[in-house]
Amino acid sequence: MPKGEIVMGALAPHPPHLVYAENPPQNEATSEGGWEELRWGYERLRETLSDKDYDVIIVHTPHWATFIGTHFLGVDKFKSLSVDPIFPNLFRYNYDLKVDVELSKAIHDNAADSGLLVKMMENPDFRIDYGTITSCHMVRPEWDKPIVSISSNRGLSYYSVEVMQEMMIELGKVTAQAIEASGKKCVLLASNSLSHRHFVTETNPPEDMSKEHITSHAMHLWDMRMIERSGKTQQILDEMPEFCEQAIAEADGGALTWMISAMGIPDKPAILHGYGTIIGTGNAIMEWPCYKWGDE
Ligand code: 2X7
Ligand code: FE2
Repeated sequence: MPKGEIVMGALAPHPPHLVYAENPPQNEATSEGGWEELRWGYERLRETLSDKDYDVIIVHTPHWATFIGTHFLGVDKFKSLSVDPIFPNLFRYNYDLKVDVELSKAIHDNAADSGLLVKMMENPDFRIDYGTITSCHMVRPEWDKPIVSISSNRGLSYYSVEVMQEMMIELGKVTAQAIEASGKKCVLLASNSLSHRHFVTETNPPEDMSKEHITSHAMHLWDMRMIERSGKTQQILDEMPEFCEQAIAEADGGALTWMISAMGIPDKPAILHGYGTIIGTGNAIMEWPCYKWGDE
């Protein structure tokens, strides 16, 4: 069997506003659009992916918070309604998705062998979080590829940023090893915003783009710094503690650290498909092409 590989890793932010603005048939809320720079960015990412051959999308999400260990979806199919608890006015999404349980279990088993605390989520009535759904919808709205969704064990909140990083670096390595052994071609998604300080009130309508901007200059500078580091991902890892603290970054859930590790800490710049703010948070859509753990 040929070795499996990572065909792309992407920073794929998940504000529910993006799905709301797209007006897909699955979402009950309807909009007049909005956040176009980011939606055009996702369009460009989809265009790049359209000529790539891949079997499965693996997403790490901060909105499935499992304080006791990292959990993996472990049921073939999930179908239900996902409602964003903060923005139920924007996101009430009827999902119907398939899971690559074999790969999910392989990553889980590798992680367990390496000493990480892990669990397969085998409740068929489990409600999928909006982070997983939004990132996967924006990357592949056809939902014709199975996914693997990995929870955030919130290691930063439970222990410290250093422990979070140590665990997510290990999880990235074992993910890459499981992919290689599986023979499958995979797309990795780190489902998170960059700076994450958002406004506490919503505009009317929410898609009024004349009111949309970053919450502060400091947040903007942090976002730009992280984007500029895309070819120096070791530096992103090194600066993660300050980034999480000072920019209230959503990378605090571990998704970006996990993906950078799984891709072997890339040292070539990513392709930036789009940057934009959503209710004041900073969001970048970025693509790291085809690196493998252990490559020079
Ligand atoms: O989950 C989110 C987010 N990350 C950023 C902005 C607004 C809403 O939800
Ligand atoms: Fe979020």
